[in-house]
Amino acid sequence: MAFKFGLGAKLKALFSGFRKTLDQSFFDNLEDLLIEGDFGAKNAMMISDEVNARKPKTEEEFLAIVRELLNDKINGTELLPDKNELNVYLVLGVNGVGKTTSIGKLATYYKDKGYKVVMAAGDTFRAAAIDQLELHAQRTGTRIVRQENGSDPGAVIYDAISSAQARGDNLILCDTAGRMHNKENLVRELQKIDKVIRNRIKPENYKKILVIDATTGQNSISQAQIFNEAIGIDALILTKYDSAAKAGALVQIGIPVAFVGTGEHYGDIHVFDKEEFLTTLAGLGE
Ligand SMILES: Nc1nc2c(ncn2[C@@H]2O[C@H](COP(=O)(O)OP(=O)(O)O)[C@@H](O)[C@H]2O)c(=O)[nH]1
Ligand SMILES: [Mg+2]
Repeated sequence: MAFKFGLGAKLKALFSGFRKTLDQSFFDNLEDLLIEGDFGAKNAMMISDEVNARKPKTEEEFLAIVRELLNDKINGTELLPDKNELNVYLVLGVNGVGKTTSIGKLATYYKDKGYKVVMAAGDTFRAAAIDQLELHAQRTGTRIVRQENGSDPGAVIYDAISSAQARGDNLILCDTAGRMHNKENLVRELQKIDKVIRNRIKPENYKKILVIDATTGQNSISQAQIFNEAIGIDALILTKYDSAAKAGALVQIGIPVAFVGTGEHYGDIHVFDKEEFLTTLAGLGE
């Protein structure tokens, strides 16, 4: 997999331009570079101060310091459903980030691991959204629970839970609508869905997964805040990692990453590998 963060190369170029003396202009440039990369002003200053205090003498030392500081800010998590229970994964995120596509990928991923997977068509806002999930269900050979366009997403998920319990399925992947133009409605709808699931599924078997488009940058931070404040988020899926130029926002979001999506095929999903991510991000070992 080839990723294109470009931060490592920029850090190297900056350092080699200032090799003799790391003066104020070096630190100003470093902070600008990190802010442009969506790491946030606070992190940019923290990294700049730390580099200043440790006075790296070589490019390698400099990159190692940046890597170490970023290492503390990024976390991975493994989403391993309990095979002896019914698990519900609620897939959330704004329109177009890759929720429905990710459900197709997750269905493939977990079916390969031996789970009995069901999809729940909780994005009932557009008929096309239900049909899109249906297509992924057909292509991946996954059972789907759906209702009419416009029906209550909580009712669809309730149905999915009842039928999964009756059939002994292990994992429900719930699609949701991500309309952001009315934040209050979105939050209210999410809280209703959340209640339906919480009343029926053990907390440890219920995961709220936010899908973030890795090309988005700064906007993804406010998305994460809204969803996290509404119902609490357990893990992220970072999609479009194959075309991502900006991943610094991840450092600011602060929610552990479970998977990265690297394309439009069902196999294009990978468990998040923090070391690999940092290697690419900080430009070490390229
Ligand atoms: N390159 C790339 N495209 C993706 C990835 N995940 C989703 N997409 C594309 O992003 C677009 C929106 O995806 P969709 O699943 O419909 O988003 P949703 O509105 O959140 O359900 C589609 O064209 C997908 O093929 C990914 O990991 N890489
Ligand atoms: Mg969708």
